[in-house]
Amino acid sequence: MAAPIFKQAEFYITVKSAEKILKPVYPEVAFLGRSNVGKSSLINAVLGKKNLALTSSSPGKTRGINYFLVDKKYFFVDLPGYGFAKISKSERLKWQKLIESYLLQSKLLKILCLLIDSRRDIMESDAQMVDWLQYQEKPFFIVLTKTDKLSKNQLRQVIKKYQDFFPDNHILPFSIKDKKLIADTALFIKKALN
Ligand SMILES: Nc1nc2c(ncn2[C@@H]2O[C@H](COP(=O)(O)OP(=O)(O)OP(=O)(O)O)[C@@H](O)[C@H]2O)c(=O)[nH]1
Ligand SMILES: [Mg+2]
Repeated sequence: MAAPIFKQAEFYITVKSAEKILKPVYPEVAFLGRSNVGKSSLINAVLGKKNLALTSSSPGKTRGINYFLVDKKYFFVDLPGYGFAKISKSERLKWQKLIESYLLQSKLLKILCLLIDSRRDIMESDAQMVDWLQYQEKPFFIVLTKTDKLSKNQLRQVIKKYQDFFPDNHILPFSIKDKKLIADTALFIKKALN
C-alpha cells in the first residue's frame, strides 16, 4: 500500500467569533460549501480518520470554524456550511460574517476547496461564492462531491457542465467511497500547501 499522503491529524480548536480567528501560524487549506455537501466527510477521508470532523445526515452540523492540525505543520479548516434554510436569519448572517472574516484575515490560506454536490444543478449561492472568491483573488479549486451517486456517463456530463461554467478553475470529482479520488484530492491539497 502506498504511504498515506497525510500521516497525522488532531482536532485543534473551534472558533465562533471573528476576533478569535487564529493568527497565521501554519499554511492553511479551508473547506467551503453549502451545508450537507460533504465538507466534514471529505476532511475525514483525506486525513484517513473516521470521526475527526463531525458529520451528519441533517444539514447544519458544523457550527463555527473547526481547525485541525495536520502533520504538526498544516491547518485544515472546516468552515460552516452556507445556504442552510432551517436556521434563523440572524444565525445565518452570523456564520456568513464569520466565513467572510476568515477568508479576509487568513494570510496563510494557500488554497480553498469549494465543494459542490455533483447531483445538484449549479446553485445561485455557489455561483455567488465563486464570483466573490474571484473578486477577492482567493486561490480555489472545485470538488464535486458524492459522485458515487452518479453513473459514469452522468459524471462525465456533470464534469463537463462545471468546466464550462467555471472555466478558470480546477475541478475534481470526489466520493468518500472511492480511494483513488480521495488520494487525488489529498495530493492536490498537499501540493498547494507546500
Ligand atoms: N454517498 C455519499 N454520501 C456522502 C459523501 N460525502 C458525504 N456524504 C454524506 O452527506 C451527509 C453530510 O455530510 P457532512 O460531511 O456532514 O456535510 P457538511 O458539508 O460537513 O455539512 P455541514 O457541517 O452541515 O455544513 C452525511 O450523511 C454524509 O455521510 C459521499 O461522497 N458519498
Ligand atoms: Mg460539517
